[in-house]
Amino acid sequence: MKKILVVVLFALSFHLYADNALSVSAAWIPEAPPVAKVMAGYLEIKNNSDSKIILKSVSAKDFERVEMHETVTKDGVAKMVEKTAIEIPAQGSVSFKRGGLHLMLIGPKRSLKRGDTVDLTLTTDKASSKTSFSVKQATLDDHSTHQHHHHH
Ligand SMILES: [Cu+2]
Repeated sequence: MKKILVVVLFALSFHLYADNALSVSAAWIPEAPPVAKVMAGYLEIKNNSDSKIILKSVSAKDFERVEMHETVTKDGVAKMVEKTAIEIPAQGSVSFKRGGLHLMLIGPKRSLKRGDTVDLTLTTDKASSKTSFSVKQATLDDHSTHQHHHHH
């Protein structure tokens, strides 16, 4: 009985920690044509704790795979580099936005239209937490940037 209680308390504190340490805002996915094999995801992550947090991976049941990418421009050519760890400094924040860090949502398993909500799980070196992303109309800019860089 005591053992069970300890496990429950541990799970509870783990969950609370996740909720307090990170706050996510502006989490959205630009709407893509139904045939799109890949979509982008943008968000802002704030670290409210006094120690750095490393974002290790992102997953979603609505996609086959989620990667963390950064668009870097070298010799005038923009290309995407996959990241396996993103540091969110203590009391700092990191933005995933067009032209910089972004989530690459690969292989949508259902069609996603504006107004839809998608749950993504962010896993850090400390905890795991679910975040809701809303699908919104892409601006012309988002669309062309996206098409231009992806040849999946
Ligand atoms: Cu990408």
